[in-house]
Amino acid sequence: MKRTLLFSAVAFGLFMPVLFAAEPSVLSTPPLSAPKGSDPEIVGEEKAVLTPAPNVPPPIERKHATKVVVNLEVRELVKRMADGVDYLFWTFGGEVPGLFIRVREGDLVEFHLGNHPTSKMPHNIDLHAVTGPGGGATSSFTAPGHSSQFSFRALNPGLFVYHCATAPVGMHVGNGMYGLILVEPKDGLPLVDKEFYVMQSEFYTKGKFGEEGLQPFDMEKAVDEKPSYVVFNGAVGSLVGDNALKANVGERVRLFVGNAGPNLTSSFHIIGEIFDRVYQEGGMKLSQENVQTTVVPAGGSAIVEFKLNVPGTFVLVDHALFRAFNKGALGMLKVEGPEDLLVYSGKEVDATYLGDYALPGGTNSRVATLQSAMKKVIADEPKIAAMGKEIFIEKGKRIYAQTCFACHQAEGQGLPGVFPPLAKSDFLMADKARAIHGVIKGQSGEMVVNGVKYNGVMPPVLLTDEQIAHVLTFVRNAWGNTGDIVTVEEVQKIHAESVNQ
Ligand code: HEC
Ligand SMILES: [Cu+2]
Repeated sequence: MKRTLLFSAVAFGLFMPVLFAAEPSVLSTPPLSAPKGSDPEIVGEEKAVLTPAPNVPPPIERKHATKVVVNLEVRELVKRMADGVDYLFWTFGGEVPGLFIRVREGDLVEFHLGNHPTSKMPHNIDLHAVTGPGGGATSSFTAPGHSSQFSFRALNPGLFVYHCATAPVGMHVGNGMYGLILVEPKDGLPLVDKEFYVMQSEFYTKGKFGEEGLQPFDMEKAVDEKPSYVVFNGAVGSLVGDNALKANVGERVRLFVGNAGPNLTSSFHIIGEIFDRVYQEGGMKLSQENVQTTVVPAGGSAIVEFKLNVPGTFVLVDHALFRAFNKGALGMLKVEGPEDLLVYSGKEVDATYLGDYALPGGTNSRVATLQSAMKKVIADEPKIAAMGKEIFIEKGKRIYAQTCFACHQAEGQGLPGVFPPLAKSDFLMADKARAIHGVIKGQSGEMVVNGVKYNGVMPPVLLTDEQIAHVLTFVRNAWGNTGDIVTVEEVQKIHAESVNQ
């Protein structure tokens, strides 16, 4: 008010003739934009609390707008994508997805983007919450070892994606540069008991899903939209086993769900839950109730809320199911508390349905532990063989659960008359080379397993030589079978020979 008066007074003195000619209402019109830092609506200043997924900063209790200072640092880091698989991620805040930012509608956000001196690339940030050119990208282009600053007014409430927008943009997003910023409406969101941050994205690696080592980015696969990985929160298993989301019966849960893409649209679903309320596309209007699967577009979001009525493990998936069970888009919400048999009675997670994901901690952590144990042994003395075999068995177990169990069954018992058993199979154990050949090329024609005739067709299995070595070592050492290790070299040799046949 004061400012308006002052403005009018100054204007009056300078442009008296004009003002006299103008309509009286012009006199009381405030200036279009206040000089920076003197906006009467902005009271005080605070530093934003930023959290790594799946955590969300606490709800904002403030009843007024303020200046919020956000410090976000870009780092290029090698991190785990899956067991045995590493990737050079480009990150916001050292995390994929990037740190969660939470501000209030009307806040003035002063954004500081740093690019760590060890970075190889320049980066910037486009926040979909920004009204302005490039969503901030044009003002935040930052070379390694530099930092940029820009400010924006959070005009529209909603759940927004932010991402790097440096060319080639798809590659920067494909390497992990995205996150979520929530602009809370002035009156806040309804209170819930737990809030979580879940963000889906794809990765395009030279190697197939699970192929070990440091995997480079594959531009061709990215252009063809053929990801090797589709994951929640930046890696396979980041919401599985010990990392599962946790809540209790009776609680209301809100998920802030983002999808970075860069290409795919997500069909977000939780097995065994119904979303009581959905804020579609991350807008602030409660748009749907009682939803099974909600679409989350690339570069978009959704907010889902539900009450937990019964205990158990609820599985988060992209319901485009091969992404869930073969590319990693699978997470878990573990709910503890008393049963309510009137709502649901029955056993919990089905182990076969989830394969290896259902194990407490997953075999994932087991493989990682064994690998580090092996490195230690190598350092001390070359007692490697036994441990190498154990690692093959653990990895093979995972492949079995993904590839073979559908036919040969969870315990290798087969199906009478249709699929021969692998458990205590004389046929399997009699000839290692034949078994390798059978998995590479598939098998058909009559065969006798434990005295019973089978005459079916096993299609060739699309696995790498390494994976075949792992799975055969596993089946030859599971369910009463005892055999030696099947080495990668043995598989490679037979593979090479079979190509010439
Ligand atoms: C689509 C179903 C199917 C899948 C998947 C499958 N198999 Fe088979 N498998 C068969 C059938 C059918 C036979 C018998 C073929 C015949 O009768 O000639 C067979 C036979 C075998 C045999 C020889 C017979 C025995 O019981 O010892 C082995 C070993 C074997 N499979 C291993 C595997 C492994 C390892 C995998 C996973 C990498 C796998 N199979 C995946 C259907 C399948
Ligand atoms: Cu970038």
